[in-house]
Amino acid sequence: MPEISTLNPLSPFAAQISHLFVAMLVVLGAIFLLVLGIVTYAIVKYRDRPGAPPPRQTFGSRNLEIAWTLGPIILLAIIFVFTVQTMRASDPPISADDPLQLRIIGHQWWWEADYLKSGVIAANEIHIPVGQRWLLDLESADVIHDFWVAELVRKIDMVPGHPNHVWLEADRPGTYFGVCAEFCGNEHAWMRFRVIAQPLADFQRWQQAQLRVPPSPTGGAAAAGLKLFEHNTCVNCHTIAGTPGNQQIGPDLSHLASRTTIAAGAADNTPGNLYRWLKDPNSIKPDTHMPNFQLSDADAKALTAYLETLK
Ligand code: HEC
Ligand SMILES: [Cu+2]
Repeated sequence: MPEISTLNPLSPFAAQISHLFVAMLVVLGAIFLLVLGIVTYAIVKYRDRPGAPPPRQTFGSRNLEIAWTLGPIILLAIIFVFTVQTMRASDPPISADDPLQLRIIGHQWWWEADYLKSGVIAANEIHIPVGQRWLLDLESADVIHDFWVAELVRKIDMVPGHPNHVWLEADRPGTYFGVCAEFCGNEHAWMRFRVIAQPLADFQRWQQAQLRVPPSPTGGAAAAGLKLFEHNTCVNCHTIAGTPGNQQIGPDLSHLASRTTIAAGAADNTPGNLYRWLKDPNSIKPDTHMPNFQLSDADAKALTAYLETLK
């Protein structure tokens, strides 16, 4: 599992949250050490010694009581002001003419990414141009999920019937790991995704490639695989551009081979894993909503060969 850390923020929004966290950690850590120091001092200084009289007793101290009431109130007020500032800066208000760029839909247990400008539909890997501030629409197809990329965006719930919005931006090109942060069923832990931030030209090249209709194989195992895809119930749940399949119950497979993982990060996207997945999805992701078709070895091989052509 790759490192996911809120202490390594790589977007203006995540940076705000991270800075507030570190500042509070330092201040509260200092208070903790101060209290620990005073307690230790008292324990040592007033410990029981043979023959020593009991220490002088003190009853009440108006000044001390005022200090330890006012001190925390003032400190909490300061933290409150900084928190409100951070909330605004990490999640800036959205105006009516900010364009929505991406709709992310949480499914049990994978992520759909609809590019609203270009019409690209991707799954589990979200490509964005680096340095651009994108407004996301977050929705759910079933239960409550939560979109979280520690280095880039705060956690935000995806609530069925109630679209939420959040800004997504990455300062630097790279791959950032995201997870579902709201328990959403048995495979919640295998509901992962990647945000891939690319220079604009690379992003546009990716987008063009995703828009291309994959060529249908004309012979060999891959052609047999295409037939199996079309004539099995695969088409009732999956989309492959240029075939009768146009459903989003499962991930869009039009460019499956261009992705690095399958089943929302549960396995690397290799021909071996794809074959295993088709033979028995539960062996990779128990309880997944992808059914086991009891495919023969030959059929699973043909389907794998076909899916591998979907670059
Ligand atoms: C009842 C709906 C349904 C049917 C029918 C179905 N699938 Fe799926 N499929 C899914 C779901 C849901 C997922 C996502 C599973 C997950 O990540 O938890 C999935 C995932 C996949 C994946 C992995 C995609 C990725 O990007 O992670 C492949 C490949 C796949 N299905 C191929 C097929 C093939 C081939 C068939 C026909 C033999 C088929 N599916 C039939 C629902 C279905
Ligand atoms: Cu979830």
